[in-house]
Parts: sequence; structure tokens; C-alpha cells
Amino acid sequence: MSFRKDFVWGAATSAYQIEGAWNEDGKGESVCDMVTHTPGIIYHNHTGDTACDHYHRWREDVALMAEIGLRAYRFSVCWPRVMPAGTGAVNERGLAFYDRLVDGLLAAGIEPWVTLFHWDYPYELFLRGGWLNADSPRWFADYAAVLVDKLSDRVTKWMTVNEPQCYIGAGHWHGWCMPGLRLGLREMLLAGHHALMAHGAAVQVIRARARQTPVVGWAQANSPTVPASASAADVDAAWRVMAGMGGPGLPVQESIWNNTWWSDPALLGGYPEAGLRLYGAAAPKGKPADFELMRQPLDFYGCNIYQGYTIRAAADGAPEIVPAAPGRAATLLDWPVAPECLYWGVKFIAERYRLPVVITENGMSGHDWVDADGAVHDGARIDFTRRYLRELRRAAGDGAEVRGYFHWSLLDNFEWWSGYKHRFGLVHVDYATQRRTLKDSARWYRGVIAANGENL
Ligand code: IFM
Repeated sequence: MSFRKDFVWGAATSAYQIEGAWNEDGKGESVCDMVTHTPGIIYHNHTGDTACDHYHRWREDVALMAEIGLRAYRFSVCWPRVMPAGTGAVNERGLAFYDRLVDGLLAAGIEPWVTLFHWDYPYELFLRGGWLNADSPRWFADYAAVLVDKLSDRVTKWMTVNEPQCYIGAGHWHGWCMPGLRLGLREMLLAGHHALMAHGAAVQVIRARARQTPVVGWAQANSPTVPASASAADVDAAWRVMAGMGGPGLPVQESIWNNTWWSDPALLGGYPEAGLRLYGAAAPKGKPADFELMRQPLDFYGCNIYQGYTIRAAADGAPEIVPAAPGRAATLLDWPVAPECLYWGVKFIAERYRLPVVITENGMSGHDWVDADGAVHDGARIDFTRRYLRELRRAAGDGAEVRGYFHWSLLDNFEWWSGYKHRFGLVHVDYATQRRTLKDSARWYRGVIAANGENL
């Protein structure tokens, strides 16, 4: 079992989590600024005002990527940096930042993979209803056009949106993701409907305007399950949960972590039956034209996969969750370490949607610090990543077309409601001095990339 010869080895970040420069060079405000500037929401009232100061230190960061040997870098663009009010006037100074970054990456031999939207929605559009506004797909398409016109002479890899599960489900219903709203189910689903239309509209724009043939995908927060055993009954039970609307016996709020509600309309033409049953009258009454817009051909499916829980078949064959053993391995965010989720999750997505898969995020939060010897010994991250990559390779050997892997994250960064408490990076960031230190995992990853994963 090997990774394909042209396997893409990368690392990922997002704009709000690393850039800083929240009010520089004509940038408009985003909902992230709105939330983080409201005391009492984020851990210790941390903000992304400075974050990793990547806006000013991007050259140093590109040099670090080159040192790690990355072949590709996934980053997102801050919409209100480019269009301060979300629509209309373009902020050339903001756009120039991404222009320089793309040039810098290419000069270092690193391919840019651009995500259009990773949660930093323009505040001005939020005031007009944000994703609830029926015009929001058009706003997003206009913004996409600006980026494509500017960057597509050099950029060919595009992702429309990152994790609607989070910025719609958790962000408009649970209240703990940007923009931090607790709306009703019906309103959350309407926002999601518009976000799916926005995705489709952006794909159309990319395909119509790109100056080089684009490769278009998105990044979803997938929730894989792992069968308790290799028995047909357990495998079937785990598969049914992945195709369903959340784990068995879990409250309806947990259903946002499903795999199908957010993907089926764009790839199969409509919401899944199980979802329509669960949400009943709250489900959006979309017009046929809405679904036509959502359903645009994609070139790859980007999976963000971190964790999974174990499912077995009960005596009557129904899926049930296997309770976690006390003391089971977990990351600092208390996400179970479950390497096989990369095997089962990728198999499920590849089979259901019949698309090549790219792992657009995978990694772990830890308590890393700089040791007395000046190094960062994050052995757990090495072990975690090795185990997950072995399972990814197994999925590829078992017929899934796996094209690439982006580690989350390149840098320690602002982890949303947890502020800077959690460290996800291959590179340690001392936020007081902005000093960067390659962790042991970054050096280990360099060896994996050089060997195309043969040494895992
Ligand atoms: O940091 C986030 C990222 O913004 C989206 N996916 C999950 C990561 C870890 O929580």
C-alpha cells in the first residue's frame, strides 16, 4: 500500500486564526471581530486582532513551510479584507496581500490551495441578515469573482466554503461558532440553504472566470464512525450512522454533525430523506432552481476529519454507540484519538459521492511548550499523525481515490471559543514575541513528505 506518486502533502490554516492586522490597510470588520470584541464569549477574552501576525510575517512563514518541505499550503481569504462591506468596493491593499502571498508560495515551490470562506463573514452583510438573506449567494459569488479574477492566473486549486456544520449549525443554532447565534432550527436551516446555494454560485463563477482550468472542491467537517468489529453487522451499523442524521440516541442538536444534509444537495441533488424526516416542517422549502444552483460538479471532496466514535450492532441490528472506555486516548479538546476514522470516513465519502478525496484538515490539539533545550517535543502529535496517515493509506489501498493530506495546522493559532489555549500547529508560536519554533512533528513530517509516506 502506497500513496500515489503525485500525492499532495500540505498544511492548512485560516485567515482569522493567523493573520491578525484586524483593522489595517482598509480591512472591514468581520463577525469574528464582532464576537471576539464582546467580553465574556471567548476563553480569556482572546481575540484574533494580532493572532500569529501572519499578515506581516508571511515571508517567514513561507520559509518555514519550505523548511518542512510542504508541497502545498491551504489558506483562506478574509472576505472583508478584500471587500470591506462584503459587496461593492474592492480594497486593493487587502487583495494585494493575497497576491503577494501567492507569488511567495509559488517562488518557494509550494502550491496555493485557496479557501474562499472560513467563517470571517463581513460584519456589514451580517447586519443585513447574513446567510439568512436570500441575496447572500449572490454576494458570495461577487466576492468569488474578485478573487478568481485576481488570482486564477496562478491559482488552480479552489475550495468554496469550510465546514457548514460549524458556521451554520454551531454558528447559527448552538451559538458557539462564528457568528455565535442561537436561532431556531428553521432559521438555521434556511441560512444553511443559502450557504449551499452560495457554494454552487461560487463554483459557477470559478469555472466561468478562471484563467486556468480550475480544480474545485470544498471542505466539510465529516463525522466518521468506526465499527466495533469487522463483523458485517457492526460494519453495516456504523455505515448507517454515517449515512444518517447523527448518532443513535443523541439529541437533535447533535444532528448538525451529520455527513449528508450538507453534502447531498450539492452532490446528489436534494436533502437526504432521513434529514427531511428529522427536521420536518423546519426544513427549507427550496425551489427546484435552488437545488440546480447547489448541484455543481466538483473535482474533489475535501474532508476535515479529526475524530470518530465506535458503533456496534445491538441484538436487533440497530446501531448503538459503544461507550468510551475510562481513560481512553483523547486530545486536549477531549476529542477521542480514533485513527480508523480516517479509513472509514474516507471510504464512506468516496463511495457515496464518487469523488476523489483530499484530507483538507486533520491534526490534534495539545499542550506543547518550548522545552529547556529549546525544542518542542510533541511526540503525541507524531504518533497521532502516523497512525491516522496509516489508516488513510489503507483507504487508498482499498479503492478510495485519495489525492492529498493537509495537516491542521501549520501554526499554533486562535482556536475560536478556546482562544489560544489549544495548540494545533506543526510550528510553535510564542504569541508574546511571535517567535516561531519548528516542533519535532514538523521535522518528522518533513521526513514523511520526502519519503511519500513510505516510512510511516
Ligand atoms: O481550528 C479549526 C478550524 O478552523 C476548522 N476545523 C477544525 C479546526 C480545529 O478545531
